[in-house]
Amino acid sequence: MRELWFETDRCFIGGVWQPPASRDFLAVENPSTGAPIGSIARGKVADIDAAVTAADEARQGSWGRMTATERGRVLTRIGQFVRGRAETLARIEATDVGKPLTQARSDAMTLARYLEFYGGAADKVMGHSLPYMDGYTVYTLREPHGVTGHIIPWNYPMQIIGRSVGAALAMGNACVLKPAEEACLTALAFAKLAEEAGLPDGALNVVPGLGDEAGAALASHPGVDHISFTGSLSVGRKVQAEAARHVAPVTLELGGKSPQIVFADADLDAALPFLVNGGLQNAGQTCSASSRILVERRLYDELVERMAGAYRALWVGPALEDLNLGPLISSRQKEIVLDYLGKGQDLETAAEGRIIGNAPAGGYYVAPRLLTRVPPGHRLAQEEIFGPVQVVIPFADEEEAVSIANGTGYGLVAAVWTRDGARQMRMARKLRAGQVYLNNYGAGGGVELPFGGVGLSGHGREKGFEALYGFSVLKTVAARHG
Ligand code: TXE
Repeated sequence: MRELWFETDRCFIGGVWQPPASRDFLAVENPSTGAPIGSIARGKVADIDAAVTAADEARQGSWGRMTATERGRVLTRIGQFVRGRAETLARIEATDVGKPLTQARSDAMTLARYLEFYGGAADKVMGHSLPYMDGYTVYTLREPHGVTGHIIPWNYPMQIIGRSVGAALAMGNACVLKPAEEACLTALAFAKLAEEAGLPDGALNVVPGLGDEAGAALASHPGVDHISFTGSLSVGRKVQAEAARHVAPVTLELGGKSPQIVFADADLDAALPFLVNGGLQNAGQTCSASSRILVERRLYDELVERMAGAYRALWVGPALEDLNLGPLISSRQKEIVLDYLGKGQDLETAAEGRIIGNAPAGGYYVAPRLLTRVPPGHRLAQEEIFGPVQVVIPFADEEEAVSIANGTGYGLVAAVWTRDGARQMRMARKLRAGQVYLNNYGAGGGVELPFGGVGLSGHGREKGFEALYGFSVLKTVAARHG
């Protein structure tokens, strides 16, 4: 790929680009074609060990000695470098992940925004002084955890690096990042830009590799003081169990089965693009994808007809052709999605999108599918599919809408479409979700908005100022006078 201005088959440890200790490598594939486009390091225990040591040294060295203002300045500078290379980063991400170029461009700008936001916030995190009994002065300090581990998935590498590594660095932690084996390239590009922007050696270390090798080694490493994990529920459980062995705190951002709930009084014209894009962005490979559309019975026929019309106008093709949807990330992910569609053969298909005629045969394309009259307990209405599939479920009234919406183990996002202000407030309280959107979906993805789940969707919050609390420890200081 001509956009790459660095070697991809390296780990970045202590400021040095080095091959993995084992000299083992993994192939990188372009999901739009299925063709190999290079190789990355297959990091293992020894590389993770070296990265944790380098991070620990940085924390005790020049990185740890920087003031919060200086740290903020470095982050802001990395953000400027990201802006300067945004188009290159977008093309790398589009090729590596298979996401349409417009989405990849937006991801690159979001990464820059996170760095600017956390760069500005770094010296604005404060402790408190507390009223206490005579003869004492008591105050709190916010301190970094130390070494933070970041295990991230392939669906939004740049955005997730921004929100997790950006916030952790702002608080003065030194990071070890383990990107997903399917999509590592922008994590390496980010490290290159951080190096060029003057981030001290060891403050950020990147070890690509497999989940059960590099990932497991990071999650179980006793030198890691906090783990941030974004990925599947099954691996999230393992990561939490591993971290528990040395009692390290964990932030888990797992999947979802997020509903958009449409009442009969909704502004359907306004809702329609959000209903479709909320479910199909990034070919449905989004933790907060609105994979369930709940609609009040009176509006059911009209909503299905309008959504079906929108589906029929969708085109799927190679990422760089920048159509509505790109391919899925891998043949494995395509198999998972086709398997689910096989289990949904008893359901009614209202409409499908189309794969362009000249899409490369080796690409992992799946046409988006809208399934209707889906019973709320059906597997396709309960489990995360992580592909371009939405199910439409009718409901009778507000009570039933809440019961269906809250009727999965997940609790990431929910949206409500209604003109009734009192109902908006009631629903916002009753829905079991980390974020509720009223008459919108995703609120433009602003970096300022705290984000995270409840239940099987995980715990802890990333994004916004809230993340800075998660990536720090509160220390109470009580001084007795005299
Ligand atoms: O995720 P994994 P996969 C969901 C989605 C998808 C399913 C499988 O439903 O279909 O997960 O995707 C690392 N110890 N989401 O297999 O395996 C791995 O290397 C430590 C939801 O890609 O969870 C990668 O870096 N780490 C989601 C990261 O975990 C391990 C995004 C995520 O991979 C590990 C992606 C181990 N034992 C998938 N095993 C979201 N919430 O957005 C793997 N990893």
